[in-house]
Amino acid sequence: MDSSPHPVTVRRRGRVCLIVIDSPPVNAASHAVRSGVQRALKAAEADADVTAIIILCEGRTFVAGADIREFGQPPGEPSLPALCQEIEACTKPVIAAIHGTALGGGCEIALACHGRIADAGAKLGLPEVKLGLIPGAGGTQRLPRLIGMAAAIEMVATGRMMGAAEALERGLIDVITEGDLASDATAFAERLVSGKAGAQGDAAQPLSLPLRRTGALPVPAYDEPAMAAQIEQIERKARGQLSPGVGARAVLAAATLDLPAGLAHERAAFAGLLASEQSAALRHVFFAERAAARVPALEGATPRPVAIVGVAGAGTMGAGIAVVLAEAGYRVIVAERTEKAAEAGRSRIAALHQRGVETGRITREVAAARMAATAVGHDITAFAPCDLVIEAVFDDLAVKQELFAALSGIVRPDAVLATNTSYLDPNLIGAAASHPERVVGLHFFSPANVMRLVEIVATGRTAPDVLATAFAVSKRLGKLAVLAGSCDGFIGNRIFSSYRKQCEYMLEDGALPHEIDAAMEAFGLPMGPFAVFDLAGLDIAWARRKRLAATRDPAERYVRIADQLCELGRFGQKSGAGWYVYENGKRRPDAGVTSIIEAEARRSGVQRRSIGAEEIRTRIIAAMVNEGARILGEGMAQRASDIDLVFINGYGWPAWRGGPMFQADRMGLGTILAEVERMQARDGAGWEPAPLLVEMERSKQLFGG
Ligand code: 3H9
Repeated sequence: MDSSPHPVTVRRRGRVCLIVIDSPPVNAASHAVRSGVQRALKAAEADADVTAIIILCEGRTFVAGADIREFGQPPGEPSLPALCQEIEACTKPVIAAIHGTALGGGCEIALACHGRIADAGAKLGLPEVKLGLIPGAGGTQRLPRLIGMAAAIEMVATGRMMGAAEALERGLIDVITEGDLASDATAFAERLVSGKAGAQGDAAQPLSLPLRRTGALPVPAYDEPAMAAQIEQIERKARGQLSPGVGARAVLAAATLDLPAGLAHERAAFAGLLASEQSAALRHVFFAERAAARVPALEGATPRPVAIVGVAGAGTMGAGIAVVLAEAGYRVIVAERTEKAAEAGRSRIAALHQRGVETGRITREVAAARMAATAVGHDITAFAPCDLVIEAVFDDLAVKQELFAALSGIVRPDAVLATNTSYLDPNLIGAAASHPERVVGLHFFSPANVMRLVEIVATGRTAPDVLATAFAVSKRLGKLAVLAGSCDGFIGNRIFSSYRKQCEYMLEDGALPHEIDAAMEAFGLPMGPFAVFDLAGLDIAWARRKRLAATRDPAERYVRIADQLCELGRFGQKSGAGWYVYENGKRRPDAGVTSIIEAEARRSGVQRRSIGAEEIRTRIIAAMVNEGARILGEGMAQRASDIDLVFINGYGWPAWRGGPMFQADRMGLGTILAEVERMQARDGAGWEPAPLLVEMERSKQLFGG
């Protein structure tokens, strides 16, 4: 007999049998859990003394889904769909007692039960779509029978979690409890057996026995054209991702097929997606996000307590940071240089909170409270009580050094000083501060209140507890933090710079901006690179190129087209023209830009040729991966998957493509290396294959380490 503790045990409360799952961390429905529940269920059903059964979990949550780590392994019996069928078919009432998050397969177990009780903080959801999947254990068939077609389609297609109160209102659960879940579930089960437990928590309404089996309920009537429109919109919004549309259509099938046929339809769609590239990519992203939080340098380090945060600078970036800090419940002190700038900053911050009210995300009262927690002034001595100050001033070394030197005389010596620089060396900025070990980079992406990514940059001297503080604050802000080393552009902008260069080379070589954009949009990017350059403005990159001109390797291929556009005053969308022209908010390609490109190609002696979408994508990915491999080789990123997260969360890369490093792995490192070798031959200095890329290609290993 297996002597290891079994994740499923059985308890008795009177004549009610409690099947208790205890499988940390999230009680995933692993093979051991499934077989344990099946065994306990069969025993309870056969036991004449048992009148009702409860499925309950220990630890932080009800079953949070199928065990993702088992995907791809041979399925062990019982499968989750089979177990759900057995639960539904049980001749005694089975109640799900839910706390934490009943997700995916966990929610499906609850749906298969004959009644559902949840504590007030519980949430239910079918997030399979986020893993490139759909529910595979009856969720698409049972959910609409309980909450109706439109709500079920929305839940399956978005993966949104539903709180207990809404779940009760919609009929997804029967009872909410504020008390002890096991006791109240037992009382609910006893009432059910005695025929006195009603739906919607109304104990006076008898629930008719035989048991209310979700799968046997009719699908409530629905508006067919409205459903078709809802699904069409879901597919449009998914921009190439398959699972939202497949999930929505599987739900719709519940209306036309009987339960067995509906389940078979769901199962086939689930199996198809499980084998898809998209699901592999999204599962890679799921585990990448969890891996990013594992930072060996943090082991044993305790974050410093942070309650009051200062923000120096209230431009677009500073205002966005102030907003997200107030949202997370920090007291915020913002300082600008002048009263006028402070006033403008205050308006900017207020407008961002107000947008939350207008979009229905927060109430007027919440916005007012957040504004009240944010003091905006023009005196940096106001930072004195801060536990952390984040600077978001002009990206100029002297300006930032002056600020850090001044801050050293204002804040406590243990207050953390963070720089939001995009390119400057935090070591140099930190050197201006007293106690440079408290300096760290916190690189937010614009707009800071929207973009999920924060690059946390360790200077050579950052203390472990300061680094831990940066991670803890980012987590509280709901951001995805990725550790980066201190190098020009850190992870994201450094790779983006190679990406940008290769895009500009392709113009001279024969492609046009809208062709490159179309290729990347077809790949899944919401906007192609040239449209993004225009949106961000061409002037900042121009200023940077001018600044770096003196130190640029003369052997590096340099394309002057962007400089010429700037010389013509074409700074992008804000000036009405850039890579495109803009009229009435619409962009269109410009023959003038084509002429400049052709003239530059002639001047450089490049014979232009047509470049297809596939070559465009391969060149872009190869350029990114080569720089990514350099970054990894230099220890500036912890792992390849961190680079993927940076592009997905900071640059709009579609998660269902898994990020550039994941794509490289799928395309084959040999293909990438061959492309980089072509770049080296064609584009010269700076395009040598990264030593790590060569090494990885030899060992065919990118994510193995
Ligand atoms: C499914 O159910 C398919 C079915 O319809 C059909 C089947 C036939 N499996 O996120 P955390 C691990 S698809 C295995 O940091 P939190 C996670 O890797 C599934 N492991 O905690 C991490 O491990 P480590 C549908 C899982 O408190 C640890 O648990 N369900 C699973 O911030 C802690 O995770 C989902 O998609 C899993 N299902 O958030 C739910 N889930 O410590 C996915 C988590 O080694 N999970 N782990 O890094 C979540 O959304 C969050 O984990 C949750 C907790 C909200 C539950």
